[in-house]
Amino acid sequence: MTKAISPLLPIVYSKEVAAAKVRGAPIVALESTIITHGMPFPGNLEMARSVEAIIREKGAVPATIAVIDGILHIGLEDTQIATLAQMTGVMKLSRADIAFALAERRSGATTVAATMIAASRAGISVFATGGIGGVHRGAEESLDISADLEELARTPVIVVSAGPKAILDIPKTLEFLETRGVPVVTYDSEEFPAFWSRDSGLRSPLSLSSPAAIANFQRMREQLGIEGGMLIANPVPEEHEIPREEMEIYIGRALASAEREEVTGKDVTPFLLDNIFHLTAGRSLKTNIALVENNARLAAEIAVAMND
Ligand code: PSU
Ligand code: MN
Repeated sequence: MTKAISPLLPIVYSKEVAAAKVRGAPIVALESTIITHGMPFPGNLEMARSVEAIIREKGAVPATIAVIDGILHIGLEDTQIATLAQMTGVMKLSRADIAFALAERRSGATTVAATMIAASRAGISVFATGGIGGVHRGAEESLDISADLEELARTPVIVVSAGPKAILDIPKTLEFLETRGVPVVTYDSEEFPAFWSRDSGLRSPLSLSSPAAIANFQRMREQLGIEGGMLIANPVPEEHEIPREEMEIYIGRALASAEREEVTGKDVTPFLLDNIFHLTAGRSLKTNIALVENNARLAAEIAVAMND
């Protein structure tokens, strides 16, 4: 017998997602890096569970995506989420290394970029996260630009976020997205949000105020043969926001620590988020959880509207 040299994609759907696919029910993809690298335990687990519950309440099915022992999981069982939330040393996977983890039978959490690739492969067109990666401050020197941006330009998934994380250079992030033809649509506001804060001081390139209008816009892009996804920026609810001026103080301190400790590459974002968590005595985490929940709600509404 000859050995297969071209293995099939090792992909597994959760029972719930497999059933939703058969029924043609709306599905919302969720990333796992936010669980393993974005938040400390047990807040991360609490967030992962509540986000799934919100999506179900809204009449859609959640599909948390991760690579476990070399298998691409589209939808996780609760015990798998709980295990992931307490694992250390898991890989943080993006476009460059998601296939590496599969080929080498490793475990890894998917970033926005890798989750988009997996979602698209699984026929899922809406995805909820916290904040996307973007152009880092000082990118002129470091060239640190998240692969999330390029993925938005390529892969047809609607990504619902609370804007780019405010640790980034937001004007440059918007410039990059414009150059690559990625629509940036703020939900129900003209001001572009900055993750923990409702306002970045910049106007949003586009704005829409209903899930149906967002679904319609993406359909029109497809009709024109325009590839790629779009970024929906959903401002954090007012009662949970941390004002921009206050956040800037913490961000400045976190960036200074990152420089002092010479943090680079994939470690930058998790390092900054963890630093800010400590500087705000956990308040940034509460805001982060609230904004992901808010994004899950909107993403489910968009997924339902895409099915109409
Ligand atoms: N949003 C959050 N917390 C996170 C992230 C997003 O609220 O931890 C993760 C996402 O997985 C995103 C990644 O894709 O950070 C960006 O990492 P980088 O800047 O290294 O591309
Ligand atoms: Mn980076």
